[in-house]
Amino acid sequence: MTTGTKTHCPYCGLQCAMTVTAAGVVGAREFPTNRGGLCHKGWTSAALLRHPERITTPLVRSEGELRPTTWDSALNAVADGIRRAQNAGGRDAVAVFGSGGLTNEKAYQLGKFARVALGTANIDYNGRFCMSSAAAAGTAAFGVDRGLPFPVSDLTGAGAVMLWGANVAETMPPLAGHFTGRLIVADPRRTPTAQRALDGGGLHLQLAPGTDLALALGLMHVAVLDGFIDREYVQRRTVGFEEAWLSAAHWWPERAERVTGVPVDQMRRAVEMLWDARQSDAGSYILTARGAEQHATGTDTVAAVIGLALTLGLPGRRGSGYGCLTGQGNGQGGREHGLKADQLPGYRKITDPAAREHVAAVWGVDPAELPGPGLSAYTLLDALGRPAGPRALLVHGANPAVSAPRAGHVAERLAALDLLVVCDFVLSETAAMADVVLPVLQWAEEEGTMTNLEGRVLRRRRAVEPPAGARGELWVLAELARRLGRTGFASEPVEVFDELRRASAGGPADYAGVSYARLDAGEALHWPCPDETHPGTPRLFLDRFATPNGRARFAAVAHRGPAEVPDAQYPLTATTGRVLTHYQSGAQTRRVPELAEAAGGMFVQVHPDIARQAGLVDGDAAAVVSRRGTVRAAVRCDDTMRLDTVFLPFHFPGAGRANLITNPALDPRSSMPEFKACAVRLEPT
Ligand SMILES: Nc1nc2c(c(=O)[nH]1)N[C@H]1C(S)=C(S)[C@@H](COP(=O)(O)OP(=O)(O)OC[C@H]3O[C@@H](n4cnc5c(=O)[nH]c(N)nc54)[C@H](O)[C@@H]3O)O[C@H]1N2
Ligand SMILES: Nc1nc2c(c(=O)[nH]1)N[C@H]1C(S)=C(S)[C@@H](COP(=O)(O)OP(=O)(O)OC[C@H]3O[C@@H](n4cnc5c(=O)[nH]c(N)nc54)[C@H](O)[C@@H]3O)O[C@H]1N2
Ligand code: SF4
Ligand SMILES: [Mo]
Repeated sequence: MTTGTKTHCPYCGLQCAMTVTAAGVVGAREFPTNRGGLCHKGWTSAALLRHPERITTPLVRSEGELRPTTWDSALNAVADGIRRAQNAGGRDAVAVFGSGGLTNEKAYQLGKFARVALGTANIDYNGRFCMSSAAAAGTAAFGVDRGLPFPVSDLTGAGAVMLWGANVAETMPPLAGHFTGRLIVADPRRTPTAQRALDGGGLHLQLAPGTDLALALGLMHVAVLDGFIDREYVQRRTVGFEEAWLSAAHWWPERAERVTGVPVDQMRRAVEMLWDARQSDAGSYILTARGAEQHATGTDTVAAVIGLALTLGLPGRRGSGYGCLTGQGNGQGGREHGLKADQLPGYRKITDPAAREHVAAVWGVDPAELPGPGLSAYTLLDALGRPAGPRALLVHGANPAVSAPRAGHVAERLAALDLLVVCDFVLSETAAMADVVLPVLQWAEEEGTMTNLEGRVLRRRRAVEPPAGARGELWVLAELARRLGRTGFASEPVEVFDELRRASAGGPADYAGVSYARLDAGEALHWPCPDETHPGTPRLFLDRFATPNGRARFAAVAHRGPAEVPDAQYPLTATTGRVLTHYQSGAQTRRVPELAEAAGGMFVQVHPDIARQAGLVDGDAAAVVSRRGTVRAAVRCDDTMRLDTVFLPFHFPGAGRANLITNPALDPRSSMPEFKACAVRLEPT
């Protein structure tokens, strides 16, 4: 028998089901997504609940030092600082930076707080750095953005799965267990996921970073010319094939091989595997993640991958499909409730008069009072403390001093603020720079909901008593709103959720029919769920896509390659990503001794020949230098690496921050920075 409270892991978007006892002991729990499994991070997640570095007292900077104080004086200091910034620079002088790690209730309330209590246009969030390119491409192609438009269990035992820039063996291990058919992995590195593909008779397409668009067009070319195209589906369920083909037609496989490094023969076999599995009952899926998406061409790249999927006739078919693997715990919900600069709850557009009217009515304000679209994440961070930019910033659930691109510059912008307020439960690198730090509750101490990578709404439950001193984030927002002269901010999660339901009603991400009561009764509810009798929508698009005419749209896109190309001074391409035992900026997992030990320190993964050319051997201390900065890392030689590529994890602080070198070139449609490719050189230190 399981003991403890049923809840879900605090970390990634798979949201594995677990139990937590009152003493903080984690157990795994049977659930369709994780099937009783947890990864190393999940098993150790309770270690932060009663951690010596946990902050439980508000901190306010005085004489250069963060010093403990009372909630009242900390909140007053924040309210005073906000008013000063507003007096000096107007409403938009106060900005908010949110997170895909926040519960639905917090995400919704933070969006409302920004627009109503602060009246600022400037709110965005770390999800901009995560799945924004896939969201933009998915919305354009299908009319709505839900990462997986089908439940994870549909993937179980599929005949072929193509993982495009996704290292699930390290980033979502229990998900990887669903893939028992052929795997096709597009990744510049021989990751554990790529190795698993090879071991199972699948393929590793070891492309050069940032050449995914060319590969996708090349694969579409092969599909069309080798007859692996579902013409009936393309004609009946899509529009725009002819225009898309005009670009793919130029990408004959030999040309794609020259650009990507993927042999023609592997391209043919990949397409054939996907087609054969689709034709049989086994089913065929294409999934993208950050490797394909975190580029200045991310949106077009995903559009090209979707074009391939549409050519093969996968989306909107039972047992086959396309999806994006959402990353953060509430990466899905976080992108629906108004944390984005251009968005209102229910995945509505802030520029749409009908959306403004609906949401303003729920909020009890005049639609004219609602601000318009604000600055997107990197642009916002870059504007901090500049003459016309924000002077005050509130951060909820992110650590941009480590995780934002060109982090050295971002840290300078943060330092230029008049007021930096960080809500967190540990002193992250960003919190350490703050003027005020507000200690909030952690996952196992609070109630709420999260929406997992398949659009299913899950209950997060209080399992342990919170430490005295820490407060819920909803309470913090309500208290700040009150000090700013605004009422109408509930602090009970269920009340906020019920308001969220009304605000989302009728929008693309409709939660109106989801309730705590239904979730607590064990119902599996995927949005949209428009009323209390509606069973939810585990599978979207089976009859029609969410576009006005019901058809999916091909996009005509051209390959451009990374914004920064290697040259004599910076001859290598650096890409970045994750390791199994750390999470994101590492603020949480670096404090869990077991995980920190397993991961070791900052490293650069490089082919031994390339290391040798730089005068380095395995274990040496190296400097990885780009036009924006230098990161210190231990050399980790790996003879499966491409000769033109090095890899760095972004989980480490200080001089080991991978983002000291990354390029903030932005995708023109999603504003996603190019985390996955920049030109560097390697040097001994
Ligand atoms: N252990 C762990 N798990 C996590 C997280 C974590 O921090 N740690 N974070 C969660 C979050 S928020 C996210 S977004 C997901 C991310 O999950 P993933 O997308 O799987 O993670 P990444 O390591 O960022 O990138 C995946 C792969 O992309 C490859 N790659 C790099 N450049 C390119 C390229 O140009 N093209 C292609 N095709 N591939 C490329 C990298 O080599 C890497 O192996 O993970 C979630 N799960
Ligand atoms: N070079 C490079 N950089 C990247 C990426 C990459 O692949 N390469 N990936 C990008 C991606 S996909 C992502 S998602 C971002 C993530 O990067 P960040 O936005 O920095 O995410 P985290 O490290 O998860 O930061 C979360 C912080 O919030 C705190 N926290 C957790 N839960 C809560 C909560 O409920 N409330 C509050 N107030 N605080 C909370 C944690 O303690 C931690 O300090 O990084 C991006 N940066
Ligand atoms: S895979 Fe993700 S949700 Fe599952 S235990 Fe690991 S970090 Fe937690
Ligand atoms: Mo992410």
